Amino acid sequence: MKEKQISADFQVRLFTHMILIRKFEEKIVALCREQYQLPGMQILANGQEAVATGVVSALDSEDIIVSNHRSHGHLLARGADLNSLMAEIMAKADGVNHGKAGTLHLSVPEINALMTSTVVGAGPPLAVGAAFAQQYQGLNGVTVVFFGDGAAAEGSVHEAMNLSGIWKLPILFVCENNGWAGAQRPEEHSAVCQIHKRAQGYDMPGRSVDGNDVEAVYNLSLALLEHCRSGKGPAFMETLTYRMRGHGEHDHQHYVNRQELEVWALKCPIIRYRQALLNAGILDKAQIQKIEQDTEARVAAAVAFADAGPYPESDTALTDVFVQAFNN
Ligand SMILES: Cc1ncc(C[n+]2csc(CCOP(=O)(O)OP(=O)(O)O)c2C)c(N)n1
Ligand SMILES: [Mg+2]
Repeated sequence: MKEKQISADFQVRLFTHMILIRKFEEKIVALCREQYQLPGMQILANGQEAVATGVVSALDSEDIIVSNHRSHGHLLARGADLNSLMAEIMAKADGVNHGKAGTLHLSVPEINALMTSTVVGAGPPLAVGAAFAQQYQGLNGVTVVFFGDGAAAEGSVHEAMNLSGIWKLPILFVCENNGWAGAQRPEEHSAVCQIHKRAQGYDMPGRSVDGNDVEAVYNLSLALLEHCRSGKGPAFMETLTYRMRGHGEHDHQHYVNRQELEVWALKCPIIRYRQALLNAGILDKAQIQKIEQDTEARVAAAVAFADAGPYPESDTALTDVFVQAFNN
């Protein structure tokens, strides 16, 4: 649960969430190298753990998240069940979507994770719909939509920002500017590289933050969510971070400058926070090691669970595909 003043316990939770995301995805990297373990493309957020953790830790339970192709961190921070998330990534029947979504089109309603989509720019218009429902039904919730710097150049994102500005919808737009859209730099796809500046054009506050500083992300999220919750309409947060791996696990980053990678490796959100917690005496090295080992054990258990489960039967191919939304 969120806290206005960050306590030591809360700091340990933020750290533990980031470790979980990192270890979960490191396991996916390992599984990618074992034939037949993972179908499809694996798109990971190594280096971006502070964004998912900082934003999601500032949410209330009724808030909704909408995510993109780089979604595991958002879902894990929100409390997705490790076993069924891993099973879904392995396309197993015990997965959150019974093996029909895979890693790229997940939906986890029990944690209010409406959907993730690999269609770049698809999330924001759907978030407009979710936030419109929240407003129309007089609910307190806010919809948070995560998307990348590349997606920010899509027309659908501009339209979503415009409509939510007109209707004063409770949406927090979270642009994870990780320096890359596939193999393109922001300068190649964006006329204005400080993406948060676009917020002004849609009558909403726009701020940027060090996306590798989990507490800074958390504090700015709290402030902007408060704005959205109070009926003043949407807000926009640009988190400045870096994509440490290739676009997906198939991409060996031959186009990336090695020195740039080294510079960003030193800014790793986990290394930085680990050092801050050690310096403040909140955790010692043995406690950190225990968190890491416990997390590795949880991830290993999730892999074992997923591995043991069956693939979906072919006669279930058309079940759970459409939702019966109305009774008439
Ligand atoms: C509409 C659409 N166009 C192109 C693609 C191919 N594609 C997948 S991810 C991606 C880059 C997205 O970059 P960004 O929004 O910055 O997110 P990041 O991958 O950096 O997290 C592209 C071009 C797609 N999936 N959907
Ligand atoms: Mg990007």
